[in-house]
Amino acid sequence: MKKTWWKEGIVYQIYPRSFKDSSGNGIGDIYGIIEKLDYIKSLGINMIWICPMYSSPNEDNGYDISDYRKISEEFGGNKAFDILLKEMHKRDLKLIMDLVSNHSSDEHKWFEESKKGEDNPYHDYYFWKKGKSNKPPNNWLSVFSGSAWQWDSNLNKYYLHLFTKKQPDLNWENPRVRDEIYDVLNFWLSKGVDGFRMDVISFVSKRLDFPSAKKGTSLPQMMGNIYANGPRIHEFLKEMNKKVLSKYDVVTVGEGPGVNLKTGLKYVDENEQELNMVFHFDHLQIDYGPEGKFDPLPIDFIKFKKVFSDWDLYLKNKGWNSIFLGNHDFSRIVSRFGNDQKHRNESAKLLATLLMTLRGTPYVYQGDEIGMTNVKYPSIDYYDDVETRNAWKEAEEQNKDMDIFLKAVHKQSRDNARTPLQWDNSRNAGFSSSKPWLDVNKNYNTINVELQQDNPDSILNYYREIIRIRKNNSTLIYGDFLDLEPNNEKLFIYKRWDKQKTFIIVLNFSDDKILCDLNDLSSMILVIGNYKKSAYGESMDPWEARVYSH
Ligand code: TEU
Repeated sequence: MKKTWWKEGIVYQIYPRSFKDSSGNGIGDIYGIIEKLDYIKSLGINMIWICPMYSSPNEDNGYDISDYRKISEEFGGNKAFDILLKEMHKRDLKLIMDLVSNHSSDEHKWFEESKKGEDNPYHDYYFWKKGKSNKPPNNWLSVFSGSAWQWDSNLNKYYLHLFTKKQPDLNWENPRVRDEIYDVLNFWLSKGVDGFRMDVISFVSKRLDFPSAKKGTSLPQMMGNIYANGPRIHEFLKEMNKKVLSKYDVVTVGEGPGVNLKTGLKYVDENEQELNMVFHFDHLQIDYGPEGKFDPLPIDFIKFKKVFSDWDLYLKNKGWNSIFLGNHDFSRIVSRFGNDQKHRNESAKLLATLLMTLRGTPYVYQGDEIGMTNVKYPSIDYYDDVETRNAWKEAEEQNKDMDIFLKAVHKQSRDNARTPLQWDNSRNAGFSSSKPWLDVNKNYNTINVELQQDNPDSILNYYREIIRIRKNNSTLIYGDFLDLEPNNEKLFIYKRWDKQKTFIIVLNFSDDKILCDLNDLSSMILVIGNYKKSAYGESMDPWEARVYSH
């Protein structure tokens, strides 16, 4: 495998609304990020992906862009952005922008023109279609509830929106649209940004016969079988690479809902010259029930482990993986894959160990480095997220049991990951001097950066240490991977090795103490562990993590 900086680095993901408010309006902003760059740097991070900061009516918190060249004034505008980039580069931190090109905001000039009439030069920037006898053109569902088609009574046509109706899908079939997007990329690249995370890039090539899904098809199935991996996707990505990306030394990661073990490689195969990495969701949709995200099932641990093994094998020697356990769209990793009560400390450290010892570039989502947890707001009124609110409305219309649904919201809502970062135990968790846009998690008195900063046993300092170990051992970056006990129902035991070194990683993903014979490892040294105890004990404590090497 070719060795490069973005394979060797570690990404920190910022959700800017919730990171740090410097202006005192309750909304995180760019000067807030600048204030905390040294903190991020202290983790050993070298790339920062920041979720969209462009002008936006914020129907979907920035994932609905109304001007691709303007940074939202709320966040500090373009001037603040230029300072941020300079301050980051001063510290050797690379900036990854979020490019949302599958759709724009309906308040973008392109859409406002597009809906004026069929003769308008922007009309074909979006997908307009006649319905079928007063019904939408097909049965496609919006990812955020309801039909994916919105009626426009002026044009007497529907337009396509795979997300909210304020996020009309851009028509990549139109070469002018693609050139607009490439211009946007060039605009930011010429400022010196170091890469892009590309929002739902797997959806940009549409199936132009707009086939209805078979009756009973669930949303995740529709996403995978109909929206994703359309007929021209690879042609488009190759064009984007050739015309723009190949001219810069930048990193790209495509968000790939619906990308799987059959379709993923082509996006990242180094011979194909498309993207550097994708985010697939095989492990994050693992608990989706028949009705999707808000119908959660218990996590099948054997399956969970298999996702990592399968993807490692699938991409091995051909393309590069991205390693992440959560982001701004999913609940907190310690609440979802760990134990956020009795074993929060140990399990958060165990998850950090997993992130930093797999092959692929690791992504740390803000707040996970201190073990922030899910939030349980008492009612739907406290929630902001459009996905959650729309799903709630739909559940009410379907007469679902709303007590059960609230429990599902507690478990799965995207707002779990969007509560303000907990900096200290002052008012509003030190995030803002006024009421935050989304309520802080009540546990900020016990879970915050300040408390962990100088505590050698903290989750935060464990992250610093495990990141240091990762960066100093190219075996952990490029070395081979093998799951040694794929059928073990509680332990994840795997090997990473190359010609120089071998690592064995043992992770107890359970609340139980497990007797196990690790005597074979007695010739190895314990590089790091999340319990203070002897290296070769015959049992693994709850959520214990150990990394051995020789
Ligand atoms: O997410 C795309 C996506 O598929 C998600 O909608 C995902 O299925 C869902 O959030 C899981 O609950 C991206 C962004 O990451 C997300 O924040 C945006 O809302 C979405 O695109 C639309 O731009």
